[in-house]
Amino acid sequence: MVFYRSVSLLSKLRNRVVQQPSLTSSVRWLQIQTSSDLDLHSQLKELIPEQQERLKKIKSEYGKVQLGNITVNMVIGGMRGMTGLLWETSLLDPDEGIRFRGLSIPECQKLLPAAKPGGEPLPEGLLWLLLTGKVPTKEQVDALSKDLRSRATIPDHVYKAINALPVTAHPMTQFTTGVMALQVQSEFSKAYEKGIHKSKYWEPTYEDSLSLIAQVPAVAAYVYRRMYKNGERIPVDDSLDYGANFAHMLGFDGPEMQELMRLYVTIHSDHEGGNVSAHTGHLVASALSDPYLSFAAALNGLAGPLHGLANQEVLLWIKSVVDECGENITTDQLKDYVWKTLNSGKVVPGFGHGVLRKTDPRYMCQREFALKHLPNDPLFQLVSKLYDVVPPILTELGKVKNPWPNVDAHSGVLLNYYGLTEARYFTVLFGVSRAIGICSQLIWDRALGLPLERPKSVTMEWLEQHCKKSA
Ligand code: NMX
Ligand code: MLT
Repeated sequence: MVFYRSVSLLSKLRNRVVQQPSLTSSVRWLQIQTSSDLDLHSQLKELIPEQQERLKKIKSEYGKVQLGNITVNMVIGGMRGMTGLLWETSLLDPDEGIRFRGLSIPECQKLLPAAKPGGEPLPEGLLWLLLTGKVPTKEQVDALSKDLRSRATIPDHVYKAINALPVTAHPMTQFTTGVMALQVQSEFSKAYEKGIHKSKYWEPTYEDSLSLIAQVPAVAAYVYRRMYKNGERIPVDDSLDYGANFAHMLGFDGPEMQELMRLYVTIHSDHEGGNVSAHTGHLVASALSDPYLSFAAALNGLAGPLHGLANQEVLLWIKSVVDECGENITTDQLKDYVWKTLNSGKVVPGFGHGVLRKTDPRYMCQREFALKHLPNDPLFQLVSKLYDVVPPILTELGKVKNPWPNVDAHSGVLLNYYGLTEARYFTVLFGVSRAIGICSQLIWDRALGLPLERPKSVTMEWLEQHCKKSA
C-alpha cells in the first residue's frame, strides 16, 4: 500500500520536474521514500558517502569556475547577491520563494504526511525531507515523532537557569538562556574532548541536533508558561505529534491551533543559508562549536527586529493602528498611518526582504489558512487591507527593493485569533521552528567536512587604493 502510494507520488513529482526544467538541478536527488526503514540515522549513514563523493567531484571538476564578480557595493552593502555559502537543505528564488529540497510550500502541503487527510504537513516530515532529500512515509514520520518525544525531557537545571532571569526579561533572552543551559548535555563536545576522528563528527552532531530539536518546544513552552501562566508546566503528551505537542505544552489544544502550529513550524524552519540566523548558526558551527552553542548564537540573530523579531513588531504595530484609528479603519486613514510610521524614521514591519522580490509564499499560505478558518476576523481583514495599501507606498519611496509582505506580516494575527496574544513571545515560536532547518544543515556541514568559515575583510583605505589602481 505504502509502496503504491510512493510510486504514484514519485510519478507526480517526475511530471513536475519535466514540466519545470529549471527545477531539475535542485531536485536532483529528491525522491519519494521507498525504503521501509524507519530509522533516520541509518538512512543518513547510507546517504552520506554518496554526497561526500558528489562534493569531492564538484571540487575537483569545477573548483575554479567563477560564480560572479564581487563589487564594492556588495562588500559595503551587507553582501547582497554575493554567493558565498553551501546550504543543502533549501534554496530561495527571489520570485518564487523557498523550496525545501526542491519542494515549494504548496508541494510540501500536498506531499508531506499530515495528521489527518488534507491537513497541514507534519514538521517531523519536513525534518526528514531536509535531512535526506526524500519525502517520508507516514510510518517513518511517526517513528521520528516517537524518537523526538523520547528525547524531549529537559534537565531540571534548564528551568533553574531560566528562573534566574527576571520574569520580565524578553522571551528570546529566556529562551536562548534555556538553550545554552541544554548545552551541558552535548554529545559532540564530549566526543571531541575524547578525541573523536573527524570522519565521525556527524554522528554526535546528529544526536545533539535531534535532542535539541526535541527539547526546544518544551523550553519555549516553559518560557511562555512562566511569563504568562504562573509558571504551571504542561508535560509532553505521548499521543501527540511535534507541532500538536508544542501547542499543547503552551496550553492550546484546539484542533485548528494544532494545525496552525504544524504549518507554522514547517514554514519557518529554513530559508536557505544566508539569512542572519542560519548564517550565524553555520558560521559558529564552522569552528566546531556544538549544535547547542551554534543554535543559541543563531537565536541571538533571530532576536533582531529586522529579522525574526519583526513578527512581534507586526502585531504590536497592527494593534497600535487599531488603538489609534479603531478596527474599521478606512483606506485613507491606513495610508496616513503608514506614512506617519515612515516619516518618523521607522520601517513598516513585515514588508520587504533581502532576497525575495515578490510576495513571500509563506505569507500566502498563512493567508489561505486565514481565509479558510478565520475570514471574518477583524485583524485578518486589516492585514488584508495592508496588503493593498503598503506596497504602493513603499514603491513610492523609491528605494525599497521589495515592497511586498514577508512571512512576519501574517503570523501574528493567526496566533492572536487562537488566543496566543502575547506579541513579545512570537519570535520564540520562530526560533523553535528554525532549529529544524539550522540543525539539519549542521549535520550535513559535519558530514561533508565543511571547513572553518573565514572570509576576507578590508578597510575603506584598502578599497580606495584598490579602486584607484584598477580605475
Ligand atoms: N519599511 C521602510 N523602509 C524599508 C522597508 C520597510 N518595510 N524595507 C526596506 N526599506 C528601506 C531600507 O531600510 C533601506 O533604507 P535606507 O537606504 O535608508 O537604509 C532601503 O529601503 C533599501 O532596503 P532594501 O534593499 O529594500 O532592503 P534590505 O535588503 O536592506 O533589508 C529588510 C531587508 C527585511 C531588513 C527590510 O525590508 C526591512 O527592514 N523590512 C521590515 C522589517 C521586516 O519585516 N523584517 C523581517 C524580514 C523577514 N524575516 O523574518 O526575517
Ligand atoms: C528568514 O526566514 O530567514 C527571513 O525571511 C530572512 C531571510 O531570508 O533573509
